[in-house]
Amino acid sequence: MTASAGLRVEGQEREALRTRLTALGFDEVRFAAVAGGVNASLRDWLDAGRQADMAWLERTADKRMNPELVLPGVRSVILLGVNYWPGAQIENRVQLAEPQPSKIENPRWARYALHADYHDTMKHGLAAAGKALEEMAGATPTDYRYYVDTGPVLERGWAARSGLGFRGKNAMLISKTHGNWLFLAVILTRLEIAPDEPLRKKPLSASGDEPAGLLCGKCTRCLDACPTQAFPAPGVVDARRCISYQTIENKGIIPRELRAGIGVRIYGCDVCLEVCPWNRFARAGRQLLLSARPGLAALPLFELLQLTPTRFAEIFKGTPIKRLKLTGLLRNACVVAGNVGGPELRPALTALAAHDSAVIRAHAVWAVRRIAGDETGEWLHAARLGETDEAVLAEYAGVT
Ligand code: B12
Ligand code: SF4
Ligand code: SF4
Repeated sequence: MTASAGLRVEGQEREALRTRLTALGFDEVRFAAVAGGVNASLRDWLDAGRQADMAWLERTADKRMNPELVLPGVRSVILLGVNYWPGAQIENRVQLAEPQPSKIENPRWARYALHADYHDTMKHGLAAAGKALEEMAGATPTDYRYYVDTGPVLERGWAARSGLGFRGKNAMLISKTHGNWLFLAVILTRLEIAPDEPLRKKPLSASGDEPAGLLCGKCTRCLDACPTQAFPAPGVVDARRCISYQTIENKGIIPRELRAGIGVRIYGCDVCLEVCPWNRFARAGRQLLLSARPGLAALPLFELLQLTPTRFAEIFKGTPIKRLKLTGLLRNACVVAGNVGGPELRPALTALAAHDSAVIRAHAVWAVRRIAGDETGEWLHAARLGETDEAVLAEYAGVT
């Protein structure tokens, strides 16, 4: 145990801490108590295979359900939210409402990706927040651990318990003041910080926490709008069917039956966020811990299909998209091409049908079949002659 264990931060001291963390760039600062345990539904989700091939979620499941395994002696969780809504004016310039495929010029990117990587930019704020805990509450560096996204912490569940927002039927943590457009980060700490109240208006679920959809009422817009029917139940996403998973986390072949639903979404998906009426309260974020890169949304499909490794590295340096790597991006661009492209893409797609990567070849062949139909053989004659990979040959044959 350390010197700070047992210290209670409450009253004015707690509010002063909140003010300091807000000044660092966090748009929401809330506190939750670890006492009371953690809901176990992560296990059900994993048992149903809804994590797809994100084996790291399974490996870290015990830690995710028990913060004591992450930081022994932990008493409180500090929840931090950063609003990444750019404001209506920029938003209209960047991407308009659901596009009509025939009028598509550019593929669509998840809004969060149109920034320098938030994992990197928010880390600076988190480091400063840790220092604030030391200076203001007597914590030592070993009394806290902070994470943004990649830590073994159920961020949305803790955020709901702290009253930062509620878990919507779309599984998102929705804030009453920022809508769906919040990045989350957490600090686990041994300090005992007086907790904030959750937005509790209904009886608690059997597990002891608020049910998903607490402030959704009868609305089901997100469930109805999901292009690939990825919600087996309100508040539950099956990653295997989610476009965000398929276009970002899946490194292999995207199941053929999901490709049409991907539409023009080249990286991630915001459909179940966009349709949510709670977004009407969102105001533009302060962007103190973010660095917007809206120019990425202006990249035309034909240019993306012809990206070289050098150009990819230049354009996507410092963004979350770099982790997808060129292979993943070209694969996704082929899917978009198959959905909305035309004969003008023939040179780019025939070149990709002869690419070194079988994953890219498979999706390029699919795209050509969708665009060229009966003329596929003519477009891909040379590539087909050299093909030996079974998965790619299955695309030529249209076999599932
Ligand atoms: C794995 C992951 C994904 C996967 C799986 C998504 C999913 N729904 O689980 C994929 C790749 C599909 C994905 C997609 C997206 N993601 Co994601 N993802 C994560 C990650 C790393 C883990 C989520 C997880 O554990 N999932 C398992 C499910 C079962 O857990 P859960 O959704 O949290 O819900 C359970 C718990 O909350 C628990 N619970 C309920 N009450 C309570 C109470 C307490 C106290 C506790 C502890 C737990 C608990 O029960 C719930 C149901 O089982 C988190 C970061 C993190 N460390 O939490 C980001 C995170 C959830 N993703 C985020 C974002 C932005 C997205 C996308 C919008 C990206 C995009 N535009 O493409 C989409 C949205 C898809 C959607 N509707 O959920 C943000 C969400 C921010 C917010 N405001 O909610 C997070 C928090 C990252 C961040 N730090 O900002 N994501
Ligand atoms: S992110 Fe897109 S695909 Fe995934 S659940 Fe939401 S609407 Fe469906
Ligand atoms: S769209 Fe409707 S149902 Fe879905 S999270 Fe928002 S309020 Fe809830």
